[in-house]
Amino acid sequence: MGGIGINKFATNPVTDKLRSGQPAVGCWLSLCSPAAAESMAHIGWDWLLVDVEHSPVGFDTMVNCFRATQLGGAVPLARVPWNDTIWIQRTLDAGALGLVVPMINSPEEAKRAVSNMKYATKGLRSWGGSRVTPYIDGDYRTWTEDNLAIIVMIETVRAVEQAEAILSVDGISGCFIGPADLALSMEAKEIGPGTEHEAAIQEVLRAAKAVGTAAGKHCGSGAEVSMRIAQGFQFLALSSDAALMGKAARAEFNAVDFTGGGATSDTTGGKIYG
Ligand code: 3PY
Ligand code: MG
Repeated sequence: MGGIGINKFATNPVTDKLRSGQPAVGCWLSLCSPAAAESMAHIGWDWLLVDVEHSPVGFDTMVNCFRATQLGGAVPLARVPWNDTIWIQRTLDAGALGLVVPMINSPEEAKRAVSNMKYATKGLRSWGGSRVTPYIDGDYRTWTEDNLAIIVMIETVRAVEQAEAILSVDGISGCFIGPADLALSMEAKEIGPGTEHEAAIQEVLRAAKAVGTAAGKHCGSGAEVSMRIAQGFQFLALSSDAALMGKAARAEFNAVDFTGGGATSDTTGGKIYG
């Protein structure tokens, strides 16, 4: 018997896209709000990611963000705070279908990330099932072997230097460049075209292509996502729910003319809620 929300994953649509060379575009959830996740999920993102590294989200709220994401038709992912066995196990058990693991600086650390996400005999993850088990078409344990998205973050000079070795590690679905931490690590005064920062980004793309894995990056705009897709990047995050809300709110607030001498007609026809 089917029903609303009974939507089984035969495979992971994100991992499928990365393997077949297609872009998988998503957004960061930093607002710690299942209501925001629900509103975002219907837009058409491939995935939405709860940022457990840099937001104050609690575990119960994270699970509700996963639920809202799934109900809206996107794949629920999370970024864990660190490459830590316990964080990774709990977040996967809570229902993430893939994880972004920050600050991976060597092939050894990448192997550890893969191991943290795999059951014995391939890894360290302990068996206790997962909240997402009923939504998996087949056996969750075997499903995880090929389907969990395992994305390692390249966000230091050391990681860029070792990108090819890191991305050759068996089991990795792709990498994700953190441009902010990369800039800190490089002590970059400038980012953008023609800078050393951009050269490092292109080096990671080159390394990923050389070993046949997907490259990704956190982007600031739809225009940047489009540019990175054209360059060959695949796992792309467009900003965050918090930043997008702030941007839209700021634009409308700045459009208000407080002098009383502003617009005399309204293009929305008075529609408030879109
Ligand atoms: C960074 O830019 O360092 C990030 O972690 C973005 O997600
Ligand atoms: Mg970072």
